[in-house]
Amino acid sequence: MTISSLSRRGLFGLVGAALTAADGKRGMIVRSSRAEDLEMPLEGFLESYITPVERFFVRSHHYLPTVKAEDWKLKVEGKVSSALALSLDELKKMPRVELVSVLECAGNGRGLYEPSMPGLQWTYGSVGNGRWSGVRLADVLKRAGVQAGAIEVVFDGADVPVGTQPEFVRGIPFAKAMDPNTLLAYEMNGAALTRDHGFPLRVVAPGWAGDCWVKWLTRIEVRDKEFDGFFMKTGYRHPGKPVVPGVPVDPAQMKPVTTLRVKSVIASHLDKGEIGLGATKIRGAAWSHESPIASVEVSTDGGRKWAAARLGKDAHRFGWRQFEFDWTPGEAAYYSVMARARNAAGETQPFVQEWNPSGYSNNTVHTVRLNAVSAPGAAVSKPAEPAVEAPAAFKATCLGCHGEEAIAQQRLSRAQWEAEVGKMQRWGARVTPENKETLIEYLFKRYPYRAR
Ligand code: HEC
Ligand SMILES: Nc1nc2c(c(=O)[nH]1)N[C@H]1C(S)=C(S)[C@@H](COP(=O)(O)O)O[C@H]1N2
Ligand SMILES: [Mo]
Repeated sequence: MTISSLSRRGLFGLVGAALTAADGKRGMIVRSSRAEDLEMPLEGFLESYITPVERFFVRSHHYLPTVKAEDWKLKVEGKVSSALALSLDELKKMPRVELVSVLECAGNGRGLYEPSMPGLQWTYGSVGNGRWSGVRLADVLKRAGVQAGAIEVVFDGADVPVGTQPEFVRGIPFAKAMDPNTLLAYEMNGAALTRDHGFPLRVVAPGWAGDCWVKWLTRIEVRDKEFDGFFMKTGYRHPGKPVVPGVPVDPAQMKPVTTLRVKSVIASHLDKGEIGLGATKIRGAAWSHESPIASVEVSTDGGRKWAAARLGKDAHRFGWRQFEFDWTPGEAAYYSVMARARNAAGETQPFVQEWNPSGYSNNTVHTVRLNAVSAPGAAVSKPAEPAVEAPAAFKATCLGCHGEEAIAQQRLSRAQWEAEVGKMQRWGARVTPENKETLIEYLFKRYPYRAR
């Protein structure tokens, strides 16, 4: 079944309410409405090479800040010979650089891991391909004069935490900061950054995961010691190797997420869909990190035979490549269609999921199972939601800071729900001792673990 026929039936509503046109975003999957976390639906991979702003995913740990350009300054501090406070006009007078790059959240594909873990249950679309314009971070750092011993550059934005949640501050190694492709961008796709995407200035770190692309940038600190804030020390860490699924890893053994991985997504057909026996096109997009995509191969028989897909003409070192593969199923059968990308460095995607505790960097080969029949069109039934009444305390305790979408997408065991309620208490939720068990019991019954 093709994506266009699916959207007509409104099946994307399964994963989130549709956003209205007034939000400026079009048909996004709402992972959270407040703080704003929006996923691009699959058709976004196919509609255009550059992802339009209204289709570009949004990931915000805190509520969106409103920044007025005239009151805004970028501070450059720390191990520099002269601290700077630059206005937007001053930045715009510096040499302008433009590049195309994929921006992908490290958590893209988290919702596909088994066993599941708490966090936004992104499937494929917390990624986009943008055209970014601004100044080189290296030029700004040179203007401030970097002192000897600099090892890291840390970024802070104008957004402020919700409740007692830790503040979102991320850093990158000094060498990546000095890379001529690392930018401070004031434009996206040829227009000023929108509020969602970090107006007036954001970091652009091509090939690196989205968490270091700090938005609403207000302060840059050059450091000679590693920054140890929550989002460096605890959040966005990966064991750096596959670990036993479901088993916790000592945080001291984990390293910050850095570069993206080579990856491809089939966007033309939906898993477990139905198609006819005639000609169809398998289409999607593939991307990598600092080494560009070299090839995409497609298999329609579960990985026995592979053939090269045609790559789209648009190609940029850090951008994605769209791909297309002609296929005629011919015979009625249940087909496993797969795509596998390779980059210029020879790296490719694993066939078997490599689990990690926070569900980052999922680049498992994408398999789409398709039932080819002579007369497609059978209705797809929605899985029934468990009918459980919310306790009176739920709304007052859990829906003050964010909406129910943040909760409803989770697939957690009872122990995971208990831990999640504990985390919310630490972040400011007022859970009374009398209500705690009732809430955990409700959350587990209403939003239990379910296989994808
Ligand atoms: C004081 C504000 C506050 C209250 C009240 C609150 N939360 Fe949260 N919640 C947060 C913040 C902050 C986040 C993380 C936002 C981010 O980083 O994207 C979050 C995220 C979540 C998530 C997404 C997964 C994750 O861990 O990031 C779930 C699930 C969740 N909350 C459940 C609950 C439940 C259940 C309750 C009621 C017991 C609750 N929240 C009450 C602040 C709150
Ligand atoms: N200040 C600030 N910058 C931020 C974030 C944030 O919460 N606050 N989220 C980061 C994460 S995790 C990602 S994936 C990207 C998402 O960028 P986008 O919303 O423009 O797609 O922004 C990054 N920059
Ligand atoms: Mo992210």
